[in-house]
Amino acid sequence: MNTPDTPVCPVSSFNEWDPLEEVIVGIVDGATVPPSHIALKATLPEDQHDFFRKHAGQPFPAERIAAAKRELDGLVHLLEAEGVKVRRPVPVDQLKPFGAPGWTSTGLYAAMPRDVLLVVGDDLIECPMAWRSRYHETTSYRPLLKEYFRGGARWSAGPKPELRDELYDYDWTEAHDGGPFRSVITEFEPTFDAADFMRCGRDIFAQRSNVTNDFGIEWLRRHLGPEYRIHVFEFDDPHPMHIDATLVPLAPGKLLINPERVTKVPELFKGWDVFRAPTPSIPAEHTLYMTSKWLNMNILMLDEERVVVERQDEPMIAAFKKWGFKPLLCDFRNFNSFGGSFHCATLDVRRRGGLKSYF
Ligand code: DAV
Repeated sequence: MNTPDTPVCPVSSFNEWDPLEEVIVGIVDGATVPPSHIALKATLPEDQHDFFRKHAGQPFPAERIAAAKRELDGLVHLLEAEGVKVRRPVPVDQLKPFGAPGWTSTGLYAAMPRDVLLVVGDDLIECPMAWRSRYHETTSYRPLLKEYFRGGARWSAGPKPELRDELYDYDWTEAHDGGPFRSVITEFEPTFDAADFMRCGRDIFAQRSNVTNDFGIEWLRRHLGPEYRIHVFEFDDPHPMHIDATLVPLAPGKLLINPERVTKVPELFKGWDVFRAPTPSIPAEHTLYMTSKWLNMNILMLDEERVVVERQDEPMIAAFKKWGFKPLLCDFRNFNSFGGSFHCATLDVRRRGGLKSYF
């Protein structure tokens, strides 16, 4: 425990469950459909291709943005009522074109801080993201990054990617059932999204995906150094993008898995309680962009007991109670439409507790 006069770094988080003190909650203001691109297409379930083709480069429907915004405000109130300090990014004009040699794009949103920034201890890392539309996404977080740096945090960034055509496999097609995973990105340069990593003290779990390549994982491994062990797992997921609806450590010795994707629990978790997420209850007609229905797993732990769960997600609420957790309910289905839930929409900047090994 820190005494009042111990200097505290404003950024300090080593895992997914230590008591949460400060968090960034994303915003949906100005959310825009990115221009069509193979890297985006590869992550979209088939039934979303049409919408993305038709609305490329246009704002998402205003009523969807308004509904999601109300739910984000509800999440902020819930977190504050639980004693957590909440910070927000600043809106930017997502329709303003930008680019680099060889390409131009417009933006997406600042809804998912989990994708773009990785906190490991006191290090705040800007990720080299593979989507051109997300190239400048950290802009919305720059005032916070500067403030945290001034307060004593480390501030790093992956090698700025070029995002040239060589990074993408323009011949990419759906992998055949049961075939090996084929990513839409190549090993041209390091890229990764923070959400392809799960922190568990000295052990960090990762997956290769349609946005994270081996080169990116290796960059992070070397950047973090020998204090950390990055374990790369492969799951049964035809559209991998972000590990946080697949493998979610909830507390020491407690692991939540996606029973469809994790057909074999990695050896490392021997002796852990493994909880299988119930089948998602989100109705088939509910619009979801850039995600599968498994957002029921995309929860936020406030400590080893309190877990933020979607208010209508009865199977998940019941399961968490049965497993001995304390669910805190929050409306989030309209936000879910934008491709994430509580874990995606947040970035735990500071949790009490230090670096430990749980294995
Ligand atoms: O279906 O695995 C995970 C969260 C996307 N940001 C999925 C989506």
